[in-house]
Amino acid sequence: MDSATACVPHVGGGLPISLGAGLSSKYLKNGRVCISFFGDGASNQGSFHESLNLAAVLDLPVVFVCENNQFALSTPQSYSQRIQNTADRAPAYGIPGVIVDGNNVLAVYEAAVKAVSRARKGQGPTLLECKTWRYDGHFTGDTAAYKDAEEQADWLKKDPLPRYIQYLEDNHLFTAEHLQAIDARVLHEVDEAVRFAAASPLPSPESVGSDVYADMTEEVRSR
Ligand SMILES: Cc1ncc(C[n+]2csc(CCOP(=O)(O)OP(=O)(O)O)c2C)c(N)n1
Ligand SMILES: [Mg+2]
Repeated sequence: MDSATACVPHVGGGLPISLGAGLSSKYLKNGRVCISFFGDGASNQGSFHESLNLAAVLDLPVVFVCENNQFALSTPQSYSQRIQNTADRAPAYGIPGVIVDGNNVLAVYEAAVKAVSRARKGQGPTLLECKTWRYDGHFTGDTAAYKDAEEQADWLKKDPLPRYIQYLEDNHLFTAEHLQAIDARVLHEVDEAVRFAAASPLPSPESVGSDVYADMTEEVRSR
């Protein structure tokens, strides 16, 4: 099944757009489910509430995934919400609100599979809250002095990548050599991508509008 990714720079801006994708899947009956990612900060935007409500009313195949890293820029979630769990907002829209350890790869996978299969059966959206932590600052140069050093140290012990690697090794699903080979392959792929980008010519100024309003302008032109 093909997939598409949209990244929206307006905090909370992606949520209403995901409803369009969900509505199209429902209308076309193509079995596709839209996964809508956003942060704890975005869940305070009006667009979050409108989107969950309409998706619920229309039983849209959308999974709303709140990556709760506990900060919106420098604002802690505890400062911007009177509730501890963003998922607690789900019952207000009559949909399931599921909380999962966002640093546990398998727990996230299992919760996501349930939410996707529910959506695919026409039973509507789920709000999945993945509890996690932002390890770095929000931007280059952000020293993140507003973070508690002890909390940071505790969360570092729960880093999802080493945790999952440990799981794979403990269960003899992968050997250290397998993992090293994957690392080497990925590094090579990234190096190749950087080399390709650096060697490619710059785009022409005339192409600035390409793939931005292309469909719309074509349609308008043909009128
Ligand atoms: C509508 C809007 N308001 C403000 C900003 C500036 N801004 C960029 S990221 C950010 C914080 C977002 O926090 P959260 O939703 O928790 O996402 P995170 O970056 O933690 O994943 C803000 C306020 C923006 N991009 N869009
Ligand atoms: Mg956040």
